[in-house]
Amino acid sequence: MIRTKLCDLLGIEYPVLQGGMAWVSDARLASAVSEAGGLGIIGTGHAPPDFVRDQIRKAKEYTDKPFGVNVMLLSPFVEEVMKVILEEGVAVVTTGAGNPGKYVPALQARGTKVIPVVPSVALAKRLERAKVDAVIAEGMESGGHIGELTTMVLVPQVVDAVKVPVIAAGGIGDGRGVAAALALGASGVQMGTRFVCAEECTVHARVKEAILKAKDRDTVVTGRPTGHPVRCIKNKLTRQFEELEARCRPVEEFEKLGIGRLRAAMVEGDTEYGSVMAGQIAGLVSEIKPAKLIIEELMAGAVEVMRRLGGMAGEGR
Ligand code: TUI
Repeated sequence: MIRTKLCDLLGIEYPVLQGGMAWVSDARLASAVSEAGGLGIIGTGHAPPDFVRDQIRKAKEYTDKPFGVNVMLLSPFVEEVMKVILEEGVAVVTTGAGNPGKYVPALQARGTKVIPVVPSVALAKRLERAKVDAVIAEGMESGGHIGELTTMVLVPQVVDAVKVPVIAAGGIGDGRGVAAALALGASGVQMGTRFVCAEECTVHARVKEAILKAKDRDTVVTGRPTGHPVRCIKNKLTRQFEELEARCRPVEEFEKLGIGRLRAAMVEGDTEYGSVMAGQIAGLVSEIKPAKLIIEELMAGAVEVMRRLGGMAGEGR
């Protein structure tokens, strides 16, 4: 059993968040993770406000436990989505791809904990001043939109820079990763890719297969010239993006090529020309399991590693 201050802050049993993933983590997956004692998070991406309201209401039907909603701050609907969240009331809001500072007071006044993803120490400090409840330090091992630093270097630097709890994300998929994150000073972990292969995840089966099949070097980062680099499993689409990059094509061509590609992969199962966002840890994911079993094995694995490491320290070598 591993409890941290994050468990008390969020009212959860295990310090494990399921990353909010657009077109992937719906009310089904989020509620399954929350029922299993972690914090499930509904991914909203560019979804319109009515979709978000519907998902929040479904999750409330499926579980009485706390769950979260991830708001992608580049969404054209961000203001309306925040309004829906304030109307419906959710336990936690995580944010990605920007600075959520201006939304913090209203969300907290409604009883919602605000936990932004930060790709740097500077943003972590700025958001601590804006009174966020915790931060997610996400390394570039992650899938989807990423920053520049790895989890290994980002987490300890953020831990040293802020007093709020730090959640480590990026490259974590089993108990060893959890123990490593705690060793770096994190109070918990967030995992996305591992939960895509949860039984309850409603993503297209071909996406789960692509992750199960992926090896260590099977993801690639594209879209750097747009200012929004994205990590995906290599396929025909990522090669088209690489060609645009090699030919120094303008940003508009990248944007045009990307339109609708995430939905095409995650919903329609187009793993050739769709955007199969996944982290580098995909190479470690080898089985589809219920969320509850993923979390139980994760925590048991972490406890075992921590015992082994504790024993090494005791030997006095
Ligand atoms: O947000 C993510 N991952 C995502 S979002 C997504 S959908 C998408 N749609 C269009 C363009 C790009 C992506 C797929 N995956 N992770 C959290 C994350 N946030 N990673 C990096 C950041 C980030 C980057 C810059 C957070 C804050 C930030 O701040 C800039 C500033 O305003 O200082």
